[in-house]
Amino acid sequence: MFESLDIDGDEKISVKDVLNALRDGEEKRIKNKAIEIWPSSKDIHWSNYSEYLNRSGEDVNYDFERKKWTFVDRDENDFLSSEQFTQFLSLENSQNPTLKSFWVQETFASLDANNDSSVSQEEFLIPLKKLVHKEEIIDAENWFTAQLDKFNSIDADKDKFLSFDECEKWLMNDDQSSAFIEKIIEESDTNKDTLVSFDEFGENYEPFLILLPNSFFSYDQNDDNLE
Ligand SMILES: [Ca+2]
Ligand SMILES: [Ca+2]
Ligand SMILES: [Ca+2]
Ligand SMILES: [Ca+2]
Repeated sequence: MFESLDIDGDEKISVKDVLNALRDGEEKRIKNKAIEIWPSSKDIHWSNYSEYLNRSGEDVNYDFERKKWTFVDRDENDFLSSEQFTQFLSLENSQNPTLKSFWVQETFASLDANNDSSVSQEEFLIPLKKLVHKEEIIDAENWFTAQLDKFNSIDADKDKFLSFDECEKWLMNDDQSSAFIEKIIEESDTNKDTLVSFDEFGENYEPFLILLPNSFFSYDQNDDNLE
């Protein structure tokens, strides 16, 4: 795990390392997923994708998937080119403001299970619980505590609910992720050089567990040794 975060290999984890590790992990994940779903170089039709969803038994929100598909499918023939399909699978990382703000709105709607225009802690944890189930998180209890800390940090007015504005700030703000990673590093950085050495990491890796597992624990699980 230390090595998968120390992207530049200087045996210290920096903010930049973590940002790069997350980006690389995410790109790799999306690429593999696109190939897994649709190995062909031909355009993919909505029916191919929904067949995949049925087959994989993935617990997804079909309405959300369908809306995203229609949104990305500019020429409305229900086919996506491989470029569009990758875009579809990684809408949350899109640099395109229209796609991104669409994603923010739909994500908020899908988190807000009871449609009361705010996200409770319980609602916030629903998709994360599914994720834990799927990804076999090493230390689920600490991971959940960390996710609740994250909820509290998003909840700017501290009313225990996330409004749309609070979620939008969280989902749109890229700077926040550097600030967020700085905080994680700070917690393990005993000698305060803004870097986390192998020893520091060994003593306190827990703050790093907050990073979402699907980008973090990327495909090669075997060398993810916590010690
Ligand atoms: Ca490094
Ligand atoms: Ca709600
Ligand atoms: Ca709030
Ligand atoms: Ca240090």
